[in-house]
Amino acid sequence: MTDQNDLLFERARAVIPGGVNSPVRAFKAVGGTPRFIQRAQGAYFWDANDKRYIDYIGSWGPMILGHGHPAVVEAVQKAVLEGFSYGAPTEREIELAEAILALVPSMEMVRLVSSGTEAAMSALRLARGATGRKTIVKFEGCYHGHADALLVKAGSGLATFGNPTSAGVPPEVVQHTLVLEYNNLQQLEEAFALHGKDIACLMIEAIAGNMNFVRATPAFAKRCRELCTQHGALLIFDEVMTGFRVGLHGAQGVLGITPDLTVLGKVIGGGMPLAAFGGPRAIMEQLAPLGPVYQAGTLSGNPVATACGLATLKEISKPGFYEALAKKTRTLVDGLKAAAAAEGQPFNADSEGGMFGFFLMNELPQNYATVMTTDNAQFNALFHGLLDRGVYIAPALYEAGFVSAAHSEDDIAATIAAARDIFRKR
Ligand code: KE4
Repeated sequence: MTDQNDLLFERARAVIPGGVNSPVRAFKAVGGTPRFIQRAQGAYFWDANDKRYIDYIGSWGPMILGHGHPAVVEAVQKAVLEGFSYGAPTEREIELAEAILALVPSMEMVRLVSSGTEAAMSALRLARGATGRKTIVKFEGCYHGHADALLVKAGSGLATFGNPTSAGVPPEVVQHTLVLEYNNLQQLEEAFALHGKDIACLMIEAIAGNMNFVRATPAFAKRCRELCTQHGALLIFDEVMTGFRVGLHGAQGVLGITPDLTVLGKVIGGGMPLAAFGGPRAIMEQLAPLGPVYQAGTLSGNPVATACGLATLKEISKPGFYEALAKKTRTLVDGLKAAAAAEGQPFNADSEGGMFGFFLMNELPQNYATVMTTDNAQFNALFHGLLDRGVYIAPALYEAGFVSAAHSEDDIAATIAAARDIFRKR
């Protein structure tokens, strides 16, 4: 039978670079043909061959309720009948801003934008504008979208300025970006000792979902907070992935750390293009049209996206939502660990709320370099083995996984059974 995914991939590659609109979707890291999804419902989506998969991508985080939640569909259907976009302020943007501020106490004001990249890039510019400083600190393995200043890899040696990870990013654009090793207290101390007075901000994924699933140790996260305070730098938590995903109050709630600025995305849009950044009034009022830091967007606060986001936040704010989600995710992780142990497969995993990660090694990596020692071939065999069995996990070993409220106990059990079958036959 002709594989419709193959046909679509060939057609796509003729008109879209790599056949995809975001690189990770191309299956380059794992090989094979990307599945072209034609519809989704609950915990599942169906590819062009009408094959069903249990979906652990959830659009890389947004679909925390599962696909097609009736209350969200109804809110979006109602909103589109009132208009798609006005380019003028709406009450619904105020409602969403108020809902976000009620759930993120570190924020006094918030600006809505259309993507996590835009939110992180804008937060960075705001931090530099508010402090009058140029230097920024980020960590290897953390991804904050594709703004030029953030596309950097660690320089050689300790606490040195980064080198571009992408063509088209001139070295001078990243000359003020310091890239440190995640969870490396010595490098952190050194960076602030050497550059503290020039550091505008430190941006971190406090639970890093872009190197699969790596937690900042409490000591490391606390020291980031202390050093930023001591040197007058802004601590920025990039919670595009963790916000409303690891818990109702994000990674900052889990860690009990108050950042100066928070970047949000994914869940707050419920699958529609919506992201945000926010913090104390004194900093946020540096933004245009009030202050000197420019930031703008045609579709910022889009009325359909805000309807989707509001309906999503309403559902996840219901009592017991995260307890049930976290329990389900932990059942998955514990089941996978038990299956691997039973088949002698080196394996470890961790989860927080509805986000999880696993590693084909017995340790839980503390940094990017360790994550990348994973045996690629082993991961790719697991990925394709699961895909063949109707289980769709992230097509890259450095990506996290996501469970939704729609995943059933049977879905979790079927996933564990599929993994065990693969471990047994490896
Ligand atoms: P977007 O511009 O893709 O909406 O957000 C960028 C971003 C910023 N910060 C964090 C912590 C993120 O995880 C992301 C985007 N995450 C990736 C998944 N690793 C999106 C998937 C993709 O690039 O297609």
